[in-house]
Amino acid sequence: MAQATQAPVKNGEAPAAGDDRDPAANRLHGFSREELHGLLADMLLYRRFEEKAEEAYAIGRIGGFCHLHIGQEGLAAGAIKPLRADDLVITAYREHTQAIAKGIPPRAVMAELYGRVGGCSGGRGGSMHLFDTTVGFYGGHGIVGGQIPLGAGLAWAIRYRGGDQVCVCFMGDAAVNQGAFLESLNMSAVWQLPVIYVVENNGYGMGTAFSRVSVTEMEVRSGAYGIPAHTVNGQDVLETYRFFEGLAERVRGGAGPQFVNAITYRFRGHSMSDPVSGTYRSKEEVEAHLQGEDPITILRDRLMDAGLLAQEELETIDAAARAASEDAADFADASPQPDPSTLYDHVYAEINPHGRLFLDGRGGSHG
Ligand SMILES: Cc1ncc(C[n+]2csc(CCOP(=O)(O)OP(=O)(O)O)c2C)c(N)n1
Ligand SMILES: [Mg+2]
Repeated sequence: MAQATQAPVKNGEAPAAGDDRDPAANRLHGFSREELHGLLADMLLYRRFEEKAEEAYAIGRIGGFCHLHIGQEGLAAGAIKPLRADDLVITAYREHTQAIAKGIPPRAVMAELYGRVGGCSGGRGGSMHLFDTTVGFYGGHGIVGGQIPLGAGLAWAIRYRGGDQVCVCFMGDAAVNQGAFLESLNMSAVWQLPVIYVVENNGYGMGTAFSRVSVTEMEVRSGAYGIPAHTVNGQDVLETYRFFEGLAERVRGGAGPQFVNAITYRFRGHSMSDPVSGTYRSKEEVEAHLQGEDPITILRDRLMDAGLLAQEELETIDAAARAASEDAADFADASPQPDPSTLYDHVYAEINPHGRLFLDGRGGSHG
């Protein structure tokens, strides 16, 4: 796929990707019809998967915390799909769709939400701790900002081993007020690490608007460390994809750490325990975003306007997304609960028959 030629643009100032249509060549914004359908299929899978998780939670199949990504799918597809298979992704707890985008099968993600053996973390992590290093997905972290120093560490490891991968480290807007963010950005800049810090800026940390906890705009947060800042409209998957495609290549080529303010919006409550709008945002605000800022609707309409998507094709793509989500839930349902006798597996390196740690693998006194 061609590299991005456009410089990143401020949210709201981007030319509509539809301006770049080329019906004769069956292309839009440089994407082929097949690629466009692929992005639509990805986002529809993420949406249907999350709706299925929502349903499963409501009937008690999923317990614990559960944060849906509904409304933010443009970022899962747009920021992760342009990456190489061996690039690394680390993120916070709103990560089901990001895990799927990086290559964890929907079955393994759903089974993890159900806490079953077939889950990607063996049923021990749940919604907030999806993990599979074989596809370069390093979690799934529940401590706000906890993944940021780990992301810097992953990028450091890439450099240390002489690789040319990049690490994409996602976080929510609330995470930029954590001390770990500041320390990590500083060290990343000093060492010029191959890391892209991406703020999924949905405007709120739980029920607190970003404007209430910051007197400065998001874009200036990396300036003190000399890290270039970019703003991208995360609801426009084509713009987002092209932007990340170009940025990842620049970082791979030695451009050093980058900071991306990705504008998005969450269409559900903070977690499954919260009402959709709550008292911190009005129903009208949510409705306006649902109507005008749905990344799936935006792409669908753009493709239909450009003559690159027929109604029957849309229905076929959506039916496949629903079927994959159903299949994931069926798989999760059929997968067994972890055996209680394995409770301490993977917690420490080794445990002796008395439940004591072998810190060095041999036992003995460690004071
Ligand atoms: C260190 C820490 N403090 C507080 C919490 C409780 N908490 C969970 S999510 C959250 C808000 C995070 O918002 P944001 O980073 O914007 O992510 P979003 O939920 O919008 O995706 C808070 C305060 C936590 N998990 N970790
Ligand atoms: Mg937020």
